[in-house]
Amino acid sequence: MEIPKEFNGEKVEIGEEKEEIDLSEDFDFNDNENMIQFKIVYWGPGESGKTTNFFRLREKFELLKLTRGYSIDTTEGRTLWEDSLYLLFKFTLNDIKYNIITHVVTCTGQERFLSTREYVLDGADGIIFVGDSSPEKIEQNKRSFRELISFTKSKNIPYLVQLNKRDLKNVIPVENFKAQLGLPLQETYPDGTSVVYPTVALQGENVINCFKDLILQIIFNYFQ
Ligand SMILES: Nc1nc2c(ncn2[C@@H]2O[C@H](COP(=O)(O)OP(=O)(O)OP(=O)(O)O)[C@@H](O)[C@H]2O)c(=O)[nH]1
Ligand SMILES: [Mg+2]
Repeated sequence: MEIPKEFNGEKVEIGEEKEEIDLSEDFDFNDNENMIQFKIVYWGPGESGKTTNFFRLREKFELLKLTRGYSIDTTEGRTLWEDSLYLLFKFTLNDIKYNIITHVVTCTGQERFLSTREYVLDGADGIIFVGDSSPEKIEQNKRSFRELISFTKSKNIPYLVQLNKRDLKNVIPVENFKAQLGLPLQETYPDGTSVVYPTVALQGENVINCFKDLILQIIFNYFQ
């Protein structure tokens, strides 16, 4: 089964089964049937850009917010506990409409708050790992990625990997980053998702694309 790379509310065909997914950006509050709730967690080392991803999502899906969301940080702008937001989508599969409530959270990258991260990860249906492109951050990237794998390995939760801050003057080459994290060196997985999504969260580059690819993966898991 092949997952389409992009969708913007248009109908797309999924692999050989020719199912149609139409993930439209509206929500039916009167339709209480076929309600699904997903939780997506942004994970990664300190200051890699998780909260910045979160802000870009909140802007893009301005009209789809169920709640205003909150972002709790320390005076230095570091996430203390988590950022949290609920987004609403509607999508159709085989003529059945589903209302999807997506809970988006980011955890803190600060090493001293390890125990809160495990809590934030609880019940996750999908994860986006946000890596930092600064070459000097490679050890933090590796440590955080290993931690993520150790939390999720028995649960089989899908995750996508972002390599953020591609706008910096000095960035680690994507291939090198993949090798260091033990990721496959090819560009995409057989399902069509990228092994690494290069992003500039500050400008919102590739942020939504990565988020949507993960939502699709979660939907497929759900219906399999
Ligand atoms: N140059 C550049 N800076 C970025 C980018 N994304 C985020 N930043 C900056 O990196 C710093 C940390 O960003 P946050 O989004 O707060 O990082 P975080 O991962 O939430 O950090 P913690 O919550 O402390 O773990 C901020 O100063 C951001 O403006 C990017 O794509 N490029
Ligand atoms: Mg943060």
